[in-house]
Amino acid sequence: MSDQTFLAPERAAEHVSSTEQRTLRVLLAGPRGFCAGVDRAIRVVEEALRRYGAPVYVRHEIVHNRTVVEGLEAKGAIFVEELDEVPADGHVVFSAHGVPKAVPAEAERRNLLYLDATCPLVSKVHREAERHFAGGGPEQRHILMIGHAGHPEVVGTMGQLPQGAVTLINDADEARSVQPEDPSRLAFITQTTLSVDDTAEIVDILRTRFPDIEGPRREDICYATTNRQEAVKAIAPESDLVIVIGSPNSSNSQRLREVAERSGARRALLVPKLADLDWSVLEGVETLGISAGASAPETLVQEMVVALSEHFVLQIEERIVKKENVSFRLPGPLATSAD
Ligand code: 0O3
Ligand code: SF4
Repeated sequence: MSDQTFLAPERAAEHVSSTEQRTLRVLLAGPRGFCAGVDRAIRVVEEALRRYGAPVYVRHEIVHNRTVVEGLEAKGAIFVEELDEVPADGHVVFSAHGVPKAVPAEAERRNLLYLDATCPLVSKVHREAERHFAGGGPEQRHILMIGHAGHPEVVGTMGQLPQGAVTLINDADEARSVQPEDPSRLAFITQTTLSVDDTAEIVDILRTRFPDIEGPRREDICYATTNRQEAVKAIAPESDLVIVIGSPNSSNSQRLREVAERSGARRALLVPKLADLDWSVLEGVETLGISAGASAPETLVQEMVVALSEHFVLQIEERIVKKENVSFRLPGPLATSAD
């Protein structure tokens, strides 16, 4: 995603009622924005377009960000929700969130050429689920999946196993009330983008109620989710307002907003992009924290900072809590020449 569009200063000016320039301290959380799984998923679509030409179909938003989706649409991607919207000779990419096993099976039945952009860290959870299920044999455990109902990652992970093999645990109350058939043969897995703190509480409840439960050491929340939440925690206590740049359907972005609020920010807002910013929220704000969800391009952060600089004297500090150095190879059919 190299395209960078800055809002013309004249347009940004429409949003402010006062021309008086005062100082605004800006704390930029680091890490923020794209994770390795999102970067890879976007490269899969771009590389597919380059190799096969437009159109390339993408099942579900490749990542939950309208700017990313619109950028790829402009290059020839067509986003659909189900495979039956893909024509017989179409190339189709599965989104970073993962898909139930039935989806590639259906693509194969229809002889569609498909590319799987599921993040390797989501695929890892799929394999964990399969390992606990153990092919339905004598070692089989019933699986409790901690996650949010209806989210595509949850649908995809639960869809690795037959119906009934996985029970979804949405929150601590459900962890307290779930009544599994055999409490001695349980395992748990989690969505990768959950709140680290909420999930720790849920895991504690499950481990206390079911001491024999198997699972990861802590949970399956990925490095990127963990680091972005830590980074927001570091800036929130000093911030009058934290703006998290991200789309409303982005689970990890929503969690960052919650983390900011719970960690001491006076207020925290999810803002998809500069054009969605209600400038009145900045009234009385002396320190503004900014972060971005794992699916939000850095260009959106820069666009916001540039627009802010038109109206305030900015004192920008970047607070980096961790350096990241993760990247993933493209999936099989694209790996050789593009990586
Ligand atoms: O899972 P989430 O709604 O946060 O998805 P996004 O916003 O597309 O971010 C990428 C994360 C992902 C693909 C699943 O881990
Ligand atoms: Fe992968 Fe984590 Fe990014 Fe999801 S948030 S795509 S699991 S790296």
